[in-house]
Amino acid sequence: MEVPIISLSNPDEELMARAVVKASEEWGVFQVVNHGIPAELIRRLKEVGTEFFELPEREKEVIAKPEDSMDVEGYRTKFKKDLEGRDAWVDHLFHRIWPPSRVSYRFWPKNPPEYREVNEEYASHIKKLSEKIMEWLSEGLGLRREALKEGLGGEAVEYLMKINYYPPCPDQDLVVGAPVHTDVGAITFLVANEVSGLQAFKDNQWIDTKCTTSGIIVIIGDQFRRMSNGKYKSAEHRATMDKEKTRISWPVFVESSLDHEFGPLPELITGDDNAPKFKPFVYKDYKFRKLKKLALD
Ligand SMILES: O=C(O)CCC(=O)C(=O)O
Repeated sequence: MEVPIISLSNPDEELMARAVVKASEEWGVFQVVNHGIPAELIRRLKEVGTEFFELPEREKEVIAKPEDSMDVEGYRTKFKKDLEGRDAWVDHLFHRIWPPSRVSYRFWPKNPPEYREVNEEYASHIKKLSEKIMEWLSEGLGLRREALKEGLGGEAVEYLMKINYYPPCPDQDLVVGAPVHTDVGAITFLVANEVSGLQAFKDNQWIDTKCTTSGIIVIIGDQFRRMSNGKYKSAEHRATMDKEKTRISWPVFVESSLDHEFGPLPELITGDDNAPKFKPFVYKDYKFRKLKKLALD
């Protein structure tokens, strides 16, 4: 069993759309290749991110997440701080890349100097790819192409870059890179370095994803599961660590703004057979409840 791989260079758009819809219904995770984002740009994205993480700690701390911040943006080291408990062995950086009104450059690395240009270019490509996939997913629900994007807040939809840096871990029993979870947002686009580790749960087994150099893993999150009234699956996944090599991944989380209310799209709730399966939530309340493991249904 393999995570579906979908080529987006097929001249038959309907065929690609159907493959994306089927993978989202059955797996909630798939890989896209030939997606139009230049391989060289993805290579540079990985290069500038890796260079940042290889800087001395004090240089990375310049863009640390402030202690009192309620937001996720900034650099955080769990590796250094949680060595005792060994419950996490990962450093990470979060910063928004879209929309411009939500971008705070104070959390973007200044070093290497090309970091900003590369990430801005990647943001515009990922947004295009994401909107195309959202259109297909909307049509897969029998709705207008714009339905999911509009339901998520239209031009206010946010794109959040994260870099996970997992140093080699000699004892796999003590820690996991990313524990089992589903993504809280709508949809995630992930690239990683050459070290594999991302696994998806399907039919009671963990399946390794084989991320090719310029392939992009797409993961459906909770917002699209709920907005589609359960037609699309939010994929359970986790990341393992390597004994000898550093693994780095770059997920971009696509999500609504925090004050946005989301739930099953009203256009889907027609007739007795289509009762809503989920309650609507304001996104920040949903995130809080999920983080605190409080009831969501
Ligand atoms: O590193 C990975 O491949 C997965 C990361 C992940 O799931 C996350 O950061 O939420």
